[in-house]
Amino acid sequence: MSIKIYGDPGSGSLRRVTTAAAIMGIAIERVNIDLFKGESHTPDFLALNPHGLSPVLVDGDVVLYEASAINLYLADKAGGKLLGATPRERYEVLQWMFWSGEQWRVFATLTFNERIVKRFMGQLDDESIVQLAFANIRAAGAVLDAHLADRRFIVGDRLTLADIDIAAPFSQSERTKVPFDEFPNLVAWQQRLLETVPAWADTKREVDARLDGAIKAAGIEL
Ligand SMILES: N[C@@H](CCC(=O)N[C@@H](CS)C(=O)NCC(=O)O)C(=O)O
Repeated sequence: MSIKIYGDPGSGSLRRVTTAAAIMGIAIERVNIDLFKGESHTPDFLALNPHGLSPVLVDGDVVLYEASAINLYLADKAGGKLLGATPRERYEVLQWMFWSGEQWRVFATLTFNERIVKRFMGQLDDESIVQLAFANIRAAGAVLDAHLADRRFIVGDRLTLADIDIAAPFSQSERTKVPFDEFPNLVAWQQRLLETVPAWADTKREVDARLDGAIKAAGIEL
């Protein structure tokens, strides 16, 4: 039975899963849902994730939401090094994944909701919310930038799920204009991922095509 992954191709959260699956060589069956049409809030979808958020994994009787949990599930299934090469690295990878969810990605999501989602709803963004998000991104970005000063990857000497989780906000940064360019080591690390991890570059193209297309079709000027 195939592993189904539900999500919208423009989603940076889905991108974390499709990237990890591609790197690990795990075959997945993509089930496209259109978030612009509210397809994560249908009764069928809410039965999978009552929060109405994608991605969702269905593997037999296993139903999982939260991209990080899905990636941990896939990594356990596939073995390999995306969880770190040693037990100590594994805990560091988990540390950065949890940190990314609570202290990092959440502010990129807030910016996306203000600067992109609201435009689709015909609303103006609230600049005070954007500035609150940017202040948090700047504080966390400074720590990340220092961490990456003498490292090629977030943990150890190769790509792990920590890189994928922390890199996710770059999926929308050209549209949301979050201030990542103030952090040269962060920008260099992101560029390195695009150049050395083909799946990260492939999924960027997919996200960009989907969102830039939707923004253009809606006649939205960013
Ligand atoms: N913490 C969740 C975030 C999921 C999330 O925000 N998904 C967005 C797409 S990137 C979504 O499905 N939004 C639909 C909605 O808000 O209605 C994860 O990491 O999977």
